[in-house]
Amino acid sequence: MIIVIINEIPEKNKRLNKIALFFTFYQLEKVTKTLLNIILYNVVDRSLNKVVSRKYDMIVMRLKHSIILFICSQVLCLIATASGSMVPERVENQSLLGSISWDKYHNYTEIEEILLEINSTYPEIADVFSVGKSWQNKTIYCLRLTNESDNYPKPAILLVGYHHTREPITAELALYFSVQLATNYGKNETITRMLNKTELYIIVALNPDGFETVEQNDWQRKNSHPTDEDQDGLFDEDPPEDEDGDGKVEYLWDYHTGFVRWEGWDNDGDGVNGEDWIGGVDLNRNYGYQWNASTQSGSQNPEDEDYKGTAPFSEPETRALRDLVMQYDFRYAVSLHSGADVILYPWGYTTDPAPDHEKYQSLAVNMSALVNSSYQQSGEMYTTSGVWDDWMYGNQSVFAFTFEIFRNSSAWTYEPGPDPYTTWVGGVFEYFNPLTQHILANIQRWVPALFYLIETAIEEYLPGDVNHDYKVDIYDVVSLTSIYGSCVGDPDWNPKLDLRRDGRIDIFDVVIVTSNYGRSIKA
Ligand SMILES: [Ca+2]
Ligand SMILES: [Ca+2]
Ligand SMILES: [Ca+2]
Ligand SMILES: [Ca+2]
Ligand SMILES: [Zn+2]
Repeated sequence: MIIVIINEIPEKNKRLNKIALFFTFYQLEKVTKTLLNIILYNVVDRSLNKVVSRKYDMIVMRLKHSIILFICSQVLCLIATASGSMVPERVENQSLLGSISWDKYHNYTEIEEILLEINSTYPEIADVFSVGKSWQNKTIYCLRLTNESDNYPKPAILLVGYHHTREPITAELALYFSVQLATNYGKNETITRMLNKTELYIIVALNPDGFETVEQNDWQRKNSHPTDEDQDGLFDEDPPEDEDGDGKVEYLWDYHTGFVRWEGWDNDGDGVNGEDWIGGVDLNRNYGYQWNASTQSGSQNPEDEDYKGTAPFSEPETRALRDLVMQYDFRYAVSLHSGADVILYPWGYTTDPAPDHEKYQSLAVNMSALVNSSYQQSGEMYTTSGVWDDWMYGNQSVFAFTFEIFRNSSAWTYEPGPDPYTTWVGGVFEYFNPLTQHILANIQRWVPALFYLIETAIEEYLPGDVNHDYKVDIYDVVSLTSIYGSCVGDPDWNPKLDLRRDGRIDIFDVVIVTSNYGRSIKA
């Protein structure tokens, strides 16, 4: 008898973990009188799903709360002996995923839990893996959804939520979309087709530190990179505080002289209030395409909200995204933001049109019609350096859109200040995020646009068209054969050409190109 344990216990509880394991197996062996083979998997291990679902057919137990498991282990043993197998976990998980409330903002622990539930409940279509760590050492997860039993090449599509700390609604949309796709595979015809025909990669939250940071200060936009904004040698020593205890941080505005101060105290006694917050770098000015362009937004000053960092990809969060994107041959990608209601596309760094401007525009027209938003070339709104979409498109040849999914212009609040002509200004969270009772309607609104892009990717996809020109011809063959025999780790290795995903450019990849040779698609 082989038992696989999925380990979800944090590192710090390792000792507890071992004790629980020992007693569990001691008792199991006693009851079943069989010598047990024990395999312990970490839950973020990418190979977990495949191992569990294909290599063996076995009992899966979850080691999540060691104490409870310890107490329950005797009961579990009895069930195991009586029925010959344990209660399958899938039954309880389905109800858990079905009972998520979409009238609240989830914290990162909850998001993590939901992703891992998807991972363990739907091993045939879901794969959750780590793509990196944040400044506060939190795991950045990517969820891949696809019918894993069909490994013929499919178009890869990326959805990324939550770059900016004060925009948690974007994580809600990415999370909701993930849950809907996973739980409706095999039930809903459209979703089933999509997961059969594409590989969807979803990063629900690229900036996992933000969820706690925004609790303290809902103005925070940048990541949580400790930064000495006022350059006095101390880090994050003077954040703003909720002085009057109304649950939000406001700033004092004078109608004659302008900005006066942030709410809160002058913690470091330098005469300025709230001048050194936690973090950070504007993650959406930190990408390595036109990072240094002279634009309206993208600052070299650490005090600014749109501080671009010391170098392209100086941040672990942007590096995590970069490294993922360089592994897969993405065709389309969407990044979620809030603070406007518009679909944006490259270029951001200039008002000049992108080479694929017409195609971008026609896709944006159709998507915006579906969700009733406006659309625009990003740089036409204001020019920006080092933005995600420009790097995705300019450096990685991926059609990349930014969905600005929500803005409430009437959210600002004004309360009387200490003097006439002064007022406390608040309401920033409500400007960027809907009230909790309106979350669901606001995220459901954007699903048709995401579906549209996925359908487009399916229609346009030509297996073997490795250079993305919508025809399979001699150039594709040459791309592949020029690195024939190359393996992971070789200097000429290019994972995007490894159509079979087996870590080697070999005859199987070439066959995919040659068997589609001469085909073309009007896109
Ligand atoms: Ca400082
Ligand atoms: Ca306040
Ligand atoms: Ca100060
Ligand atoms: Ca081609
Ligand atoms: Zn944003």
